[in-house]
Amino acid sequence: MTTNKHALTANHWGVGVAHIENGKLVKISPHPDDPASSQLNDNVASSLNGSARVLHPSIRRSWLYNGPGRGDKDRGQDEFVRVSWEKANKLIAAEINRVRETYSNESIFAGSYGWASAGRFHHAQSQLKRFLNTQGGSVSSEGNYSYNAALVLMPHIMESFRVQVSKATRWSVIAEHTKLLVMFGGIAERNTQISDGGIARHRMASGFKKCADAGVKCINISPVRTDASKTLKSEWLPPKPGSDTAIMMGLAHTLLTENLHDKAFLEKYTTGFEHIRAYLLGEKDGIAKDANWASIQSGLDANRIKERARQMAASRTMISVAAGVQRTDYGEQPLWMAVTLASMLGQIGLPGGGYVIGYGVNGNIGNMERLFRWGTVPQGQNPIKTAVPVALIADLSLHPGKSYKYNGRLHKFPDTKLVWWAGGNPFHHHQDLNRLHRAFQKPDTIIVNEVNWTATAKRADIVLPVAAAHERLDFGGGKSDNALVPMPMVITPPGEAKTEYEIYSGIAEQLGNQDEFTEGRSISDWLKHIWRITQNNGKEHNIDLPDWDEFIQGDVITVPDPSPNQVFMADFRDDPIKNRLPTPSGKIELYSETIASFNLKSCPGHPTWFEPRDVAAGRGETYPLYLLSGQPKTRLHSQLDNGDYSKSHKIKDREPVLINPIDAKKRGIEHGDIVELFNDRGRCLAGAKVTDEIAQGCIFLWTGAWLDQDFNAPQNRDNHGNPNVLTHDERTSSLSQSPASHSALVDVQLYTEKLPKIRAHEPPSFRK
Ligand SMILES: Nc1nc2c(c(=O)[nH]1)N[C@H]1C(S)=C(S)[C@@H](COP(=O)(O)OP(=O)(O)OC[C@H]3O[C@@H](n4cnc5c(=O)[nH]c(N)nc54)[C@H](O)[C@@H]3O)O[C@H]1N2
Ligand SMILES: Nc1nc2c(c(=O)[nH]1)N[C@H]1C(S)=C(S)[C@@H](COP(=O)(O)OP(=O)(O)OC[C@H]3O[C@@H](n4cnc5c(=O)[nH]c(N)nc54)[C@H](O)[C@@H]3O)O[C@H]1N2
Ligand SMILES: [Mo]
Repeated sequence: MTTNKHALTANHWGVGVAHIENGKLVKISPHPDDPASSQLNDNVASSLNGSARVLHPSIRRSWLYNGPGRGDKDRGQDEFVRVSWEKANKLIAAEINRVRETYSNESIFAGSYGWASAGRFHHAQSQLKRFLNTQGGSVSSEGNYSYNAALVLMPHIMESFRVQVSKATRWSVIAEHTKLLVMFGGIAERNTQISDGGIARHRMASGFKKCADAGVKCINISPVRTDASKTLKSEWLPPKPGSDTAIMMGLAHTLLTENLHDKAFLEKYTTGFEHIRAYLLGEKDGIAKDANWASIQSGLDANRIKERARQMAASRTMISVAAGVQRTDYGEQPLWMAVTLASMLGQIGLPGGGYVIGYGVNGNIGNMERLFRWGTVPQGQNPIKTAVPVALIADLSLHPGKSYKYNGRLHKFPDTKLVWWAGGNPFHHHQDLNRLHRAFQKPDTIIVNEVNWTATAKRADIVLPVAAAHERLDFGGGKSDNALVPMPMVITPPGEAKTEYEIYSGIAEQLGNQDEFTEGRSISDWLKHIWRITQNNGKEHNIDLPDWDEFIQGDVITVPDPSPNQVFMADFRDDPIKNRLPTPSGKIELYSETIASFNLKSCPGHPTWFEPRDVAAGRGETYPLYLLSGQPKTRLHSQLDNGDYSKSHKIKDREPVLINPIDAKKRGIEHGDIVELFNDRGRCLAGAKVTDEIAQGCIFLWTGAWLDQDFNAPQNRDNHGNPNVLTHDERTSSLSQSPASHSALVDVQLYTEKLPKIRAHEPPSFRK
């Protein structure tokens, strides 16, 4: 094997060394400085050399022959035709002109949510936005699928959620000071393999080990036992999904009625406690939110709830809430109630006390922060100011002109004619995919830039082949990491694949304003430019970075950790006047006048309990199992699902679904069987993994198996195991319009018919 000494590459899951044999990537091995590296590296070569790779510009047959909006077969069921780059560029330029002249740039949607890949320059969404901003702009998207409820809620009651995450109490502090760690939704170690933009060293396992060695007591309140690392030896309390707010209220009620709440803290640092106090005591609705009530809502034992409340008040307690807990109906409420409970305990700002939301969202939270900002590609100005919350994409196409509420204001959907997606896979990430499939039939034109033939690419009119991370010159720098990674171009892209930058340069040339997009710079000119910005930012922190030519030939550069002993909200606790919060009162708002003034049934002025929608609607009679669908251990979302590591965990080629032995036995299901999951919205096949790591009454199907719809089967059954054919598209509330993928009821049955072949990992059919 010949290994290029400098063949470093960066992915969201870590720095790798690319091994090239006869001009082909054969594997990515971990960087020697990262002993706890991620196994996701094992998906790269097998996927990117696989048959799903997009190799040529391709156009949907009926779009090509009939014209935009005149397809005679549904998107997703049509054939493709291979075309030259020249033809693709001409057709795209003509379509941009047609749409902006006939309608306006408001009819171009380039929200394009998604994780794309690592690399500061070739960031897919930045390049797409920069390009469209030189063409009159486009409608963008706002927020994310990860923790959108927190993004919208938190500025009203605390401060920006992104700022909160960057200030998370460090794991070394927890190990030293925390006595009790209460984890709602656990802190899944499998999720800490990744970090947005890259992670040079994986530190979470050693953080957990320090806690275990120090004797920190841990409680995992989650339907899945393995949501807490084995190392922590946690007590496992599996609740009914979506009942966290009720559990927190039961704990809070105990504190209140046993006089264990910190009145001085509440007085000095918060406003509105009297409202939540009255609510907990049931003064208005006659329902005391006590431990017995919480027990009915959650299925947890009432005495345990009371005991844990006392224990929390008696020791240094850290409350952790996984981001996934808010990806539920009314997902704002567990967040607000966690802040309330932590305020009642009065430990916010103390080392190892208080709360943190989002540990486990990536491997850097609580472990690392960057000292200064890395350079980015400037996106220019978007003349179009319309932005749609990410999780409203189906509604955007289905209901042009319709009004919707968002963060206290009324907005209107524009009339979308052209959709452009680069670096995301909505037919993985969005909920109720049968509904999204209908929405995707509406626009005149859908363009998708992709590395692989995903379900989204298969539903596009124009598909453009994109170079992968190691096939382009770049550098990596994670958004919360302390490392800069040279990313030399290790091999040339296969087929006719190009970088996003080259793609838009070619289209801009057709449109007659290439210089506006390129500013006359080559890729290497741009990288030197962005690196210079990075160097200058470093200088302000006394960091001398080498020049580009030296850096790109060298090894990873790490810069010092800016805050190794960080304690969340310590500055606010020290001086709440000088460090007042950016809320109207400057304090933590347990009641928000602003939110109350929005008059929303689904999100009143203080934390409020709501049953999950399917449960409240009585669907549990027909569909008795709660479906959970978190992030997969074996890949990043849907990326590289056809890679070796991802495939190695499938059962008879399908995604595994975790089922409790009691639920399995009731249905005659055994480990390794193929089962069918179903509800009113859709159905899919999956491979049964019978295990007591999942609570009875719940099943867990990992996200990200490439959608494989059989249009001849009932409800267009997905044959591969994608949970989003079962999830609903109703969102958390009209405050934040966030995705609520964890709230869905289903049933499951043994599948006994002949197993259909998986086609998701193959390209679509092409017209010869
Ligand atoms: N049911 C359920 N659904 C969920 C979730 C859940 O918990 N449950 N989680 C949600 C969350 S938190 C998230 S963040 C989303 C993730 O949703 P996405 O971010 O959309 O998922 P990815 O699979 O990462 O999609 C990225 C796509 O970009 C492509 N790509 C990579 N590099 C490039 C590039 O340089 N250029 C271009 N053009 N394409 C590139 C990849 O091939 C891949 O198809 O999913 C959400 N969906
Ligand atoms: N390997 C890998 N790592 C990843 C990703 C990936 O795709 N692959 N994706 C990354 C991304 S984009 C994100 S946003 C983060 C997400 O990070 P998290 O949000 O922390 O992860 P999730 O897996 O969505 O949810 C965590 C757990 O919450 C539990 N849960 C779900 N609903 C409820 C509930 O109602 N109550 C309680 N108590 N628990 C509940 C589920 O059992 C689930 O395992 O992970 C990141 N890390
Ligand atoms: Mo996410």
